[in-house]
Amino acid sequence: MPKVSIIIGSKSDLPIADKAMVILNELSISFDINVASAHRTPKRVEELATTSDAEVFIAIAGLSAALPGVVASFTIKPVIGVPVSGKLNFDSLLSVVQMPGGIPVAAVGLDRGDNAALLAAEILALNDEGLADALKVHRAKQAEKVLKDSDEVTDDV
Ligand code: RP5
Repeated sequence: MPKVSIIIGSKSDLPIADKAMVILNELSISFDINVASAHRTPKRVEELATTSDAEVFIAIAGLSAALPGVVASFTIKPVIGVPVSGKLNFDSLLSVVQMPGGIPVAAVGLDRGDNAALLAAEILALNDEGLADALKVHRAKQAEKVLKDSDEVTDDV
């Protein structure tokens, strides 16, 4: 049974979903992934949102990115929206961020599939101590890398 359900609006969004899947695999979080478009296959979006056993949704879409909001309209589970960059960027960004009152979507930055996965992990970690520990290790590794990068930059000058 997947803990996280990833829905992408188009196969062209797969590179952004890949960033999320890398993190979910690293943290041993089960997930599934489907392509479903809010505009081109609205009934499929409804079916995925209402029948999934996952605890958190990650919805990834570009252009007029209705997908995260439409998924959120069908479920009371948390929905994390990832706006995908394109020619304009404000189109998808505002579509994901500017939800009307009552139907929240947790928005991460443009193309930040990685942050979407980490936020999903943080939600799941509220009831999973092992996952909370894994997230702490992940943070510690990041901090180590910053220090290592700093040493390298300092040495190069
Ligand atoms: C959105 O339109 C998708 O999420 C994708 O980011 C964008 C372009 O889709 P394609 O024309 O590549 O299928 O619905």
